[in-house]
Amino acid sequence: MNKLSPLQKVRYTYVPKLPKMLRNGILEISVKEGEETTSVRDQLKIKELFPNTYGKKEIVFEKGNNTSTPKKQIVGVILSGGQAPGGHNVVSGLYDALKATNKENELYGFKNGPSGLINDDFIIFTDEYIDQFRNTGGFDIIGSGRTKLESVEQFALVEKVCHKHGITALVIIGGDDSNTNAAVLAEYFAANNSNIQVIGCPKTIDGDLKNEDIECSFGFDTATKTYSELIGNIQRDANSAKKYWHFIKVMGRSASHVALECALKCQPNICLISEEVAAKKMSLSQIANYIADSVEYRGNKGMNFGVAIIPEGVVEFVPEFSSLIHEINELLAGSKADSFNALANWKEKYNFIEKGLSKESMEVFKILPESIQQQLFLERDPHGNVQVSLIESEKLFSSIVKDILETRKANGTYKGKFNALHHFFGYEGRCAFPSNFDADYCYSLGYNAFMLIQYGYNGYLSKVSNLSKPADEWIAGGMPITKMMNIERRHGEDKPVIKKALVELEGKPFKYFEAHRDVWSKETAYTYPGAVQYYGPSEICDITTETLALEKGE
Ligand code: FBP
Repeated sequence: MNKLSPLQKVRYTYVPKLPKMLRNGILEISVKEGEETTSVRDQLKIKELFPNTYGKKEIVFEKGNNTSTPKKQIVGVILSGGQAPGGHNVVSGLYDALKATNKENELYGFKNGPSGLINDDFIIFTDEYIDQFRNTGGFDIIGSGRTKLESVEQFALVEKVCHKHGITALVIIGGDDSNTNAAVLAEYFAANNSNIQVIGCPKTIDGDLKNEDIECSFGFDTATKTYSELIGNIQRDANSAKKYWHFIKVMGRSASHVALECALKCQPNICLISEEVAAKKMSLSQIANYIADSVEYRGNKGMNFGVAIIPEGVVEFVPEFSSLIHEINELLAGSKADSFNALANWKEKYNFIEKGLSKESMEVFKILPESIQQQLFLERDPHGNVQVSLIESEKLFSSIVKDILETRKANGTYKGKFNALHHFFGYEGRCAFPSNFDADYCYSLGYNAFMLIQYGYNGYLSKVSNLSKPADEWIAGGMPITKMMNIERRHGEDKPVIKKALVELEGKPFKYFEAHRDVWSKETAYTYPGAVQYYGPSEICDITTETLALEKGE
């Protein structure tokens, strides 16, 4: 085993808190069924696609006689998609509930995500193995992967692997796509009378797996606390040196929940929210002018420093930029890419581009820094499409802001100095030691997932709610995944999916931000959240996000 850090040793001894209703010992957990459910939209279509798993009842666990049928359970678990702090605790909660119910029960961990299930690549967990991972970050307990489990051929392979080992249930720990696929797999098993149950657990640091049933996905709390600590440190540095503007891109492939939560915690001068950019149809130069206004105001008062948070996915929400990307993809589709690649130098390539793009897209292209122009044409995915996620949007905006400020300087309106530094916070937060909140929440999700298995549920999501209250008051239960589904157009086809939750511009967290950001953009109103705390007053260490507190009106 690797050398242990002092914190790691201490975190091993941390005992995650379960909701009160799960604390009474396995024999005293009873189930209470609620109303039958319907999907959030497109009810007829979803019902037709999920004839065996649609319309099931929401359930809640409570203190009472455990009436589940005793049977030996062999459970398989996979971690799917990007890492999120707390994944190890979901596995350890699942393992502890399974062993507490019957020492003969077994937990198989399929390695490196869904592909482990298809390739029959697994480990069987033991106390010694699990104990090395309790309350630690990362997904290295079994690894993760992004293979999608969605075809009937894959389902048949998974069924074969499960039957080979006598697996009675699978737990899929993943985001919206993985849980959508969990529901489809559950339906497949039910339709085939496979006697295998599927339970999902809501994971992603992006915070976009969220709806009236899922108050937040796990990992969001720790990741945003980690980024906010770093942003707070940078703000303090900026306020000390007083000579740099820091452009900080934060992860979140699509939605801006991470950026918004960091802004609520840190009060930076600027935070872009992609959903607002799309709703207001903002152009690149409108956004850059908005940032430049803050730089100018502060610079003219002698404050030549500031902090701007840029959500990772923002450029995809700028309508004119999306059109540009679309045109570039068309321009280089198929064999046209070969003609482009054969051109001798960037000058020739630029002429080719100028001839091929519409006037409007060329205007947008022209304002991009050359490094980004080249990136759009040279770094493409295996299908030949622009890799928007690789675009260094923090550099893109600081470069346009610089040009605007030069013009304003020439006009005499701007008198300050502008020096920009760039950062990207993403991987730094995905495997951090889980906060107390995530350690407790994840352990509860895993423990609860086993209770759902034990009571025979299939196609359910492990649901723990009332999360803005102390763990004592959390409510544990399960919700049919089909309840969260609607039909969306994906790759030219109508598909049943769990709706991705974007930042709600009418929601309380955004409204709070909107009401304060003008002051933050002018003044130095920074807050410094500091390190993720474990040992200290519970009102500091155990509370969750600003987003959830505002949503709950607290
Ligand atoms: P999930 O949606 O799978 O949880 O992953 C989210 C995320 O962390 C995004 O924030 C980020 O854009 C992406 O993964 C990075 O993916 P990769 O790990 O493949 O580089």
